[in-house]
Amino acid sequence: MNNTSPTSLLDEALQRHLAGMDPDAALALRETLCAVARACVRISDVASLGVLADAHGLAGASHVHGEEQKRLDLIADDLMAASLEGCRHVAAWASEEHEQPHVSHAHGAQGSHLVVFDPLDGSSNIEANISIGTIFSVLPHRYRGMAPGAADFMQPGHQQIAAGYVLYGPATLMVLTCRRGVLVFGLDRRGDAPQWVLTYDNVRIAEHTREFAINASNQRFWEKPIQRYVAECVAGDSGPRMKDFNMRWVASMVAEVHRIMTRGGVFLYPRDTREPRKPGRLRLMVEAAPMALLVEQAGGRATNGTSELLDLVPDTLHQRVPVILGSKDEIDRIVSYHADPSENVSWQLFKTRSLFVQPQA
Ligand code: AFP
Repeated sequence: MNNTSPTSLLDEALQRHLAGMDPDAALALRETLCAVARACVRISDVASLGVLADAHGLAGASHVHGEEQKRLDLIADDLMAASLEGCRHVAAWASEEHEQPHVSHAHGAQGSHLVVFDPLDGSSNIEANISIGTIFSVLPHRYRGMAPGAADFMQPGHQQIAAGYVLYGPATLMVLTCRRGVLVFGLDRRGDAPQWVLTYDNVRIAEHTREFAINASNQRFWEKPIQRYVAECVAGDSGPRMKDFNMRWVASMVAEVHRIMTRGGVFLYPRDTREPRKPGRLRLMVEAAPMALLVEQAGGRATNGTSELLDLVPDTLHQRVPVILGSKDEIDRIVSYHADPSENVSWQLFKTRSLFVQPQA
């Protein structure tokens, strides 16, 4: 790779980081991750230009989840696909934007990786110029010699070789794990060509926190353990937690997880009864599993309330699951509430506190 490639410093850092790994496997992983990183530089370019690059507004189509696609969703999806098609180690990829995986024309049988991604997470924030991101996951292509199909992607999160996200915020950052801790790269645009520069090499999530993130407008649909947890946080120093909490909600999972990486906290998109056929809002393969691997590699914990997210085996590419992740002590507490949803300790005790007041019967 030459110095004008935006991934030359990234590749050098990965070479050091992956020392001791099987050389062929390490080279393949570096090349796959650099292909993802190159696409994300282009996505960052377009995202930062926004309306100037004609990247705002609806695309006029819906994806497999029935949600309207934004122009930037599709631009980001195309950029990822073009970059992955050019990588000899990527056998196939699956995107949040498409019902079925795409098999690489040139490398479908021989590539050693399957890549799963959400090209543009937080689409509702695009026009508001609020942070958005790309989430990605690298899985092994287990049956080399055969072009993979959708069934080959149905691997639990603990099989991921690598996972990460790119956050397009005031700075563009890539947060990455190859199962050896969590690295952060900043996109440095001060030279002739942009470069991914390593800025942190061992991110750890604070074990204790006083901050939580949840879409409170769904409160009436939450199950009791979540009602209890949030009510206790809102009760603050006058409740059983005996300390005040702060609440945040960006509606871009990348931004929420990055805040947790930097100062701890809890992110919850729990099971709810809003749409009984959908037990959760977030997608297992493109959101929950990659974020779970990152959080666990940084010392945090990720669960659906009763099972570790990394243990869930997908039924379908676009399966949705409840997601609760972040600082370990808090997640342990929430899991214990799910295991023992006590009838005596009721969130209703705190119903006089404003945000979560329950309607009177
Ligand atoms: P989009 O990528 O479709 O905007 O979804 C983003 C997301 O999956 C996740 O990033 C947010 O945490 C969550 O949706 C926000 O959901 P609400 O719209 O319920 O706030």
